[in-house]
Amino acid sequence: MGHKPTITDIKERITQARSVTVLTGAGISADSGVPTFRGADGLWKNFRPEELASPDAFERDPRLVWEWYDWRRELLSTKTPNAAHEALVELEKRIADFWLITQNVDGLHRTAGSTQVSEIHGNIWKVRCTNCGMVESNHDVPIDILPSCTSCQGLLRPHIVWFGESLAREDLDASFSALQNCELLLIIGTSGVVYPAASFAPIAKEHGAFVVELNLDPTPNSDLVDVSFQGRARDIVPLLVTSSGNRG
Ligand code: BJW
Ligand code: ZN
Repeated sequence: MGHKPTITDIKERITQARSVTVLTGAGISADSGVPTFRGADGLWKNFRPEELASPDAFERDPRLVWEWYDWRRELLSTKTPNAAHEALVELEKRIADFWLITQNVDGLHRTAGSTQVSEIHGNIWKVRCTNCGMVESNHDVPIDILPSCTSCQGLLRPHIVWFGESLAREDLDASFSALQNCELLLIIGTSGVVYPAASFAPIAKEHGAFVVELNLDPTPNSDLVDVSFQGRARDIVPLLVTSSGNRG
Protein backbone atom coordinates (compact mmCIF):
# COMPACT_ATOMS: atom_id res chain seq x y z
CA MET A 1 0.00 0.00 0.00
CA GLY A 2 1.16 3.52 -0.77
CA HIS A 3 4.67 4.59 -1.66
CA LYS A 4 7.91 3.74 0.01
CA PRO A 5 8.31 6.15 2.93
CA THR A 6 10.72 8.98 2.17
CA ILE A 7 13.48 10.25 4.40
CA THR A 8 11.16 13.14 5.33
CA ASP A 9 8.41 10.66 6.34
CA ILE A 10 10.83 8.79 8.61
CA LYS A 11 12.22 12.00 10.04
CA GLU A 12 8.64 12.92 10.96
CA ARG A 13 8.08 9.54 12.63
CA ILE A 14 11.29 9.92 14.63
CA THR A 15 10.30 13.43 15.69
CA GLN A 16 6.97 12.10 16.98
CA ALA A 17 8.42 9.05 18.73
CA ARG A 18 8.64 8.81 22.51
CA SER A 19 11.00 5.82 22.39
CA VAL A 20 13.74 5.16 19.86
CA THR A 21 16.43 2.47 19.84
CA VAL A 22 19.42 2.60 17.50
CA LEU A 23 21.69 -0.31 16.53
CA THR A 24 24.99 0.53 14.88
CA GLY A 25 27.76 -1.46 13.22
CA ALA A 26 31.07 -0.83 11.50
CA GLY A 27 29.41 1.11 8.65
CA ILE A 28 28.85 4.19 10.84
CA SER A 29 32.57 4.34 11.64
CA ALA A 30 33.54 3.68 8.02
CA ASP A 31 32.66 7.34 7.41
CA SER A 32 35.36 8.24 9.95
CA GLY A 33 37.89 6.20 8.00
CA VAL A 34 37.73 3.07 10.16
CA PRO A 35 37.89 -0.13 8.06
CA THR A 36 34.83 -2.40 8.32
CA PHE A 37 35.08 -6.11 9.07
CA ARG A 38 33.67 -7.70 5.96
CA GLY A 39 34.11 -5.08 3.23
CA ALA A 40 36.55 -5.40 0.33
CA ASP A 41 39.19 -3.60 2.39
CA GLY A 42 37.82 -5.04 5.61
CA LEU A 43 39.82 -6.00 8.66
CA TRP A 44 39.34 -9.70 8.07
CA LYS A 45 40.77 -9.60 4.57
CA ASN A 46 44.07 -11.23 5.40
CA PHE A 47 42.88 -13.33 8.32
CA ARG A 48 40.02 -15.61 9.09
CA PRO A 49 38.09 -14.19 12.06
CA GLU A 50 38.62 -17.28 14.17
CA GLU A 51 42.38 -16.86 13.67
CA LEU A 52 42.38 -13.63 15.66
CA ALA A 53 39.09 -12.85 17.35
CA SER A 54 38.67 -15.96 19.46
CA PRO A 55 39.77 -17.17 22.88
CA ASP A 56 41.56 -20.12 21.23
CA ALA A 57 43.61 -17.79 19.03
CA PHE A 58 44.65 -15.75 22.06
CA GLU A 59 45.63 -18.85 23.98
CA ARG A 60 47.64 -20.15 21.03
CA ASP A 61 49.39 -16.91 20.09
CA PRO A 62 48.67 -13.91 22.33
CA ARG A 63 51.45 -11.94 20.69
CA LEU A 64 49.87 -12.21 17.21
CA VAL A 65 46.47 -11.21 18.56
CA TRP A 66 47.91 -8.26 20.49
CA GLU A 67 49.83 -7.12 17.40
CA TRP A 68 46.59 -7.01 15.45
CA TYR A 69 44.88 -5.02 18.18
CA ASP A 70 47.86 -2.71 18.55
CA TRP A 71 47.70 -1.98 14.81
CA ARG A 72 44.00 -1.23 15.06
CA ARG A 73 44.46 1.01 18.12
CA GLU A 74 47.12 3.00 16.31
CA LEU A 75 44.81 3.41 13.32
CA LEU A 76 41.87 4.41 15.55
CA SER A 77 43.92 6.93 17.52
CA THR A 78 43.80 9.23 14.47
CA LYS A 79 40.04 8.89 13.86
CA THR A 80 37.26 11.13 15.12
CA PRO A 81 33.44 10.89 15.18
CA ASN A 82 31.59 11.97 12.04
CA ALA A 83 28.26 13.70 11.39
CA ALA A 84 26.32 10.44 11.91
CA HIS A 85 27.77 9.90 15.41
CA GLU A 86 27.04 13.55 16.20
CA ALA A 87 23.45 13.35 14.96
CA LEU A 88 22.82 10.44 17.35
CA VAL A 89 24.04 12.56 20.26
CA GLU A 90 21.43 15.17 19.33
CA LEU A 91 18.77 12.45 19.04
CA GLU A 92 19.58 11.15 22.53
CA LYS A 93 18.90 14.64 23.90
CA ARG A 94 15.58 14.98 22.09
CA ILE A 95 13.97 11.57 22.62
CA ALA A 96 12.54 10.87 26.08
CA ASP A 97 13.30 7.17 25.95
CA PHE A 98 16.43 6.53 23.91
CA TRP A 99 18.97 3.71 23.80
CA LEU A 100 21.95 3.15 21.52
CA ILE A 101 23.25 -0.38 21.02
CA THR A 102 26.58 -0.53 19.23
CA GLN A 103 28.59 -3.49 18.02
CA ASN A 104 31.55 -1.18 17.50
CA VAL A 105 34.50 -1.41 19.84
CA ASP A 106 36.10 1.88 18.70
CA GLY A 107 34.44 4.06 21.36
CA LEU A 108 33.51 6.76 18.83
CA HIS A 109 29.89 7.05 20.07
CA ARG A 110 31.09 7.94 23.58
CA THR A 111 33.76 10.26 22.19
CA ALA A 112 31.02 12.07 20.25
CA GLY A 113 29.03 12.48 23.48
CA SER A 114 26.49 9.62 23.53
CA THR A 115 25.87 8.41 27.09
CA GLN A 116 22.90 6.05 26.83
CA VAL A 117 24.84 3.36 25.03
CA SER A 118 25.62 -0.34 25.34
CA GLU A 119 28.91 -1.35 23.73
CA ILE A 120 27.85 -4.96 23.36
CA HIS A 121 31.15 -6.22 21.87
CA GLY A 122 33.32 -4.31 24.34
CA ASN A 123 35.83 -1.51 23.87
CA ILE A 124 39.26 -1.63 22.27
CA TRP A 125 40.55 1.03 24.71
CA LYS A 126 39.95 -1.25 27.71
CA VAL A 127 42.01 -4.21 28.86
CA ARG A 128 41.08 -7.10 31.14
CA CYS A 129 43.31 -9.32 33.24
CA THR A 130 43.08 -12.99 32.28
CA ASN A 131 44.06 -13.87 35.85
CA CYS A 132 42.18 -11.56 38.25
CA GLY A 133 39.55 -10.10 35.89
CA MET A 134 40.39 -6.46 36.54
CA VAL A 135 39.19 -4.15 33.75
CA GLU A 136 40.85 -0.79 33.11
CA SER A 137 41.21 1.86 30.45
CA ASN A 138 44.41 1.76 28.46
CA HIS A 139 45.18 4.28 25.72
CA ASP A 140 48.85 3.38 25.14
CA VAL A 141 49.83 3.55 21.48
CA PRO A 142 51.78 1.40 20.99
CA ILE A 143 50.84 -0.89 23.86
CA ASP A 144 53.52 -3.06 25.51
CA ILE A 145 53.35 -6.51 24.00
CA LEU A 146 52.63 -8.56 26.02
CA PRO A 147 50.93 -6.23 28.54
CA SER A 148 50.60 -7.33 32.15
CA CYS A 149 48.25 -6.54 35.01
CA THR A 150 49.35 -3.79 37.38
CA SER A 151 47.94 -5.60 40.41
CA CYS A 152 48.75 -9.29 39.78
CA GLN A 153 51.13 -9.39 36.78
CA GLY A 154 48.66 -11.62 34.90
CA LEU A 155 48.43 -11.40 31.12
CA LEU A 156 46.07 -8.65 29.91
CA ARG A 157 43.72 -9.18 26.98
CA PRO A 158 41.53 -6.75 25.03
CA HIS A 159 38.19 -6.16 26.81
CA ILE A 160 36.33 -7.34 23.73
CA VAL A 161 33.76 -10.06 23.07
CA TRP A 162 35.31 -12.67 20.80
CA PHE A 163 33.58 -15.42 18.83
CA GLY A 164 32.20 -18.09 21.13
CA GLU A 165 32.15 -15.75 24.13
CA SER A 166 29.00 -14.52 25.81
CA LEU A 167 28.00 -10.88 25.84
CA ALA A 168 27.82 -9.23 29.27
CA ARG A 169 24.52 -9.92 31.02
CA GLU A 170 23.85 -6.24 31.69
CA ASP A 171 24.40 -5.33 28.03
CA LEU A 172 22.03 -8.07 26.90
CA ASP A 173 19.39 -7.02 29.43
CA ALA A 174 19.64 -3.35 28.44
CA SER A 175 19.50 -4.27 24.74
CA PHE A 176 16.50 -6.58 24.97
CA SER A 177 14.61 -4.08 27.08
CA ALA A 178 15.36 -1.31 24.56
CA LEU A 179 14.35 -3.52 21.62
CA GLN A 180 11.12 -4.73 23.20
CA ASN A 181 9.97 -1.30 24.30
CA CYS A 182 10.83 0.99 21.41
CA GLU A 183 8.40 2.50 18.93
CA LEU A 184 11.12 2.74 16.33
CA LEU A 185 14.38 0.88 15.75
CA LEU A 186 16.99 2.50 13.50
CA ILE A 187 19.71 0.12 12.25
CA ILE A 188 22.82 1.76 10.80
CA GLY A 189 25.73 0.16 8.95
CA THR A 190 25.75 -3.46 10.03
CA SER A 191 25.94 -6.51 7.78
CA GLY A 192 23.57 -8.30 10.18
CA VAL A 193 25.38 -11.63 10.21
CA VAL A 194 26.84 -11.78 13.72
CA TYR A 195 24.63 -13.05 16.55
CA PRO A 196 23.05 -12.09 18.82
CA ALA A 197 22.89 -8.61 17.20
CA ALA A 198 21.62 -10.23 13.98
CA SER A 199 18.43 -11.15 15.85
CA PHE A 200 17.74 -7.64 17.15
CA ALA A 201 15.70 -6.48 14.14
CA PRO A 202 13.30 -9.44 14.30
CA ILE A 203 12.95 -9.04 18.08
CA ALA A 204 11.97 -5.37 17.78
CA LYS A 205 9.64 -6.19 14.89
CA GLU A 206 7.88 -8.92 16.90
CA HIS A 207 7.33 -6.40 19.67
CA GLY A 208 5.68 -3.94 17.35
CA ALA A 209 8.47 -1.54 16.50
CA PHE A 210 8.72 0.24 13.17
CA VAL A 211 12.14 -0.79 11.87
CA VAL A 212 14.31 1.37 9.62
CA GLU A 213 17.56 0.18 8.08
CA LEU A 214 20.33 2.31 6.59
CA ASN A 215 23.21 0.66 4.75
CA LEU A 216 25.28 1.06 1.61
CA ASP A 217 23.94 -2.31 0.41
CA PRO A 218 20.99 -4.61 1.00
CA THR A 219 21.42 -6.94 4.02
CA PRO A 220 19.75 -10.15 5.28
CA ASN A 221 17.43 -7.82 7.26
CA SER A 222 16.30 -5.74 4.30
CA ASP A 223 13.21 -7.87 3.59
CA LEU A 224 12.12 -7.87 7.21
CA VAL A 225 12.39 -4.17 7.97
CA ASP A 226 9.68 -1.60 7.28
CA VAL A 227 11.93 0.60 5.22
CA SER A 228 15.46 0.27 3.97
CA PHE A 229 17.54 3.24 2.78
CA GLN A 230 20.73 2.85 0.80
CA GLY A 231 23.37 5.49 1.38
CA ARG A 232 26.22 6.60 3.55
CA ALA A 233 25.64 6.99 7.27
CA ARG A 234 27.20 10.43 7.46
CA ASP A 235 24.91 11.73 4.69
CA ILE A 236 21.62 10.12 5.71
CA VAL A 237 21.64 9.98 9.53
CA PRO A 238 21.77 13.79 9.93
CA LEU A 239 18.85 14.10 7.50
CA LEU A 240 16.84 11.56 9.50
CA VAL A 241 17.43 12.80 12.98
CA THR A 242 18.67 16.35 13.35
CA SER A 243 16.69 19.55 13.41
CA SER A 244 19.18 21.15 11.01
CA GLY A 245 18.50 18.25 8.63
CA ASN A 246 15.24 20.09 7.83
CA ARG A 247 16.99 22.64 5.70
CA GLY A 248 18.41 21.87 2.31
C1 BJW B 1 27.97 1.24 5.49
C2 BJW B 1 28.94 2.21 5.19
C3 BJW B 1 28.56 3.57 5.27
C4 BJW B 1 29.85 0.26 5.01
N1 BJW B 1 27.30 3.88 5.62
N2 BJW B 1 26.75 1.56 5.82
C5 BJW B 1 24.87 -19.66 14.29
C6 BJW B 1 23.73 -19.08 14.80
C7 BJW B 1 23.80 -18.21 15.87
C8 BJW B 1 25.02 -17.86 16.43
C9 BJW B 1 26.14 -18.44 15.91
C10 BJW B 1 26.07 -19.34 14.88
N3 BJW B 1 27.33 -19.74 14.61
C11 BJW B 1 28.17 -19.11 15.44
C12 BJW B 1 27.47 -18.30 16.24
C13 BJW B 1 27.99 -17.44 17.26
C14 BJW B 1 28.72 -16.23 16.74
C15 BJW B 1 28.19 -15.73 15.40
O1 BJW B 1 27.27 -14.97 15.30
N4 BJW B 1 28.82 -16.12 14.31
C16 BJW B 1 28.33 -15.71 12.98
C17 BJW B 1 29.49 -15.24 12.14
C18 BJW B 1 27.52 -16.82 12.40
N5 BJW B 1 28.49 -15.22 17.75
C19 BJW B 1 29.18 -15.19 18.86
O2 BJW B 1 30.06 -16.00 19.10
C20 BJW B 1 28.79 -14.14 19.88
N6 BJW B 1 28.60 -14.73 21.13
C21 BJW B 1 27.60 -15.57 21.36
O3 BJW B 1 26.77 -15.83 20.50
O4 BJW B 1 27.59 -16.10 22.62
C22 BJW B 1 26.70 -17.20 22.88
C23 BJW B 1 27.32 -18.43 22.25
C24 BJW B 1 28.53 -18.86 22.68
C25 BJW B 1 29.11 -19.99 22.09
C26 BJW B 1 28.47 -20.64 21.03
C27 BJW B 1 27.26 -20.15 20.56
C28 BJW B 1 26.69 -19.04 21.18
C29 BJW B 1 29.90 -13.13 20.04
C30 BJW B 1 30.12 -12.37 18.80
C31 BJW B 1 31.23 -11.36 18.99
C32 BJW B 1 31.62 -10.78 17.66
N7 BJW B 1 32.70 -9.96 17.80
C33 BJW B 1 33.23 -9.28 16.62
C34 BJW B 1 34.75 -9.20 16.73
C35 BJW B 1 35.20 -8.37 17.83
C36 BJW B 1 36.62 -8.34 17.70
C37 BJW B 1 37.12 -6.96 17.43
O5 BJW B 1 36.45 -6.03 17.00
O6 BJW B 1 38.28 -6.87 17.66
O7 BJW B 1 32.62 -7.98 16.52
S1 BJW B 1 32.88 -10.02 15.07
C38 BJW B 1 32.82 -8.52 14.19
O8 BJW B 1 31.55 -8.50 13.54
C39 BJW B 1 32.82 -7.39 15.22
C40 BJW B 1 31.62 -6.59 14.80
O9 BJW B 1 31.10 -5.87 15.90
C41 BJW B 1 30.68 -7.63 14.28
C42 BJW B 1 29.59 -7.11 13.40
O10 BJW B 1 30.12 -6.56 12.23
P1 BJW B 1 29.42 -5.30 11.55
O11 BJW B 1 29.44 -4.15 12.46
O12 BJW B 1 28.10 -5.70 11.02
O13 BJW B 1 30.45 -4.98 10.38
P2 BJW B 1 30.55 -5.55 8.89
O14 BJW B 1 31.89 -5.20 8.36
O15 BJW B 1 30.19 -6.98 8.84
O16 BJW B 1 29.45 -4.76 8.08
C43 BJW B 1 29.56 -3.37 7.82
C44 BJW B 1 28.30 -2.93 7.12
O17 BJW B 1 28.33 -1.53 6.96
C45 BJW B 1 28.14 -3.53 5.72
O18 BJW B 1 26.82 -4.04 5.61
C46 BJW B 1 28.34 -2.33 4.77
O19 BJW B 1 27.52 -2.39 3.62
C47 BJW B 1 27.93 -1.18 5.66
N8 BJW B 1 28.58 0.10 5.36
N9 BJW B 1 30.12 1.65 4.87
C48 BJW B 1 26.42 2.94 5.85
N10 BJW B 1 29.45 4.63 4.98
ZN1 ZN C 1 45.30 -9.15 37.38
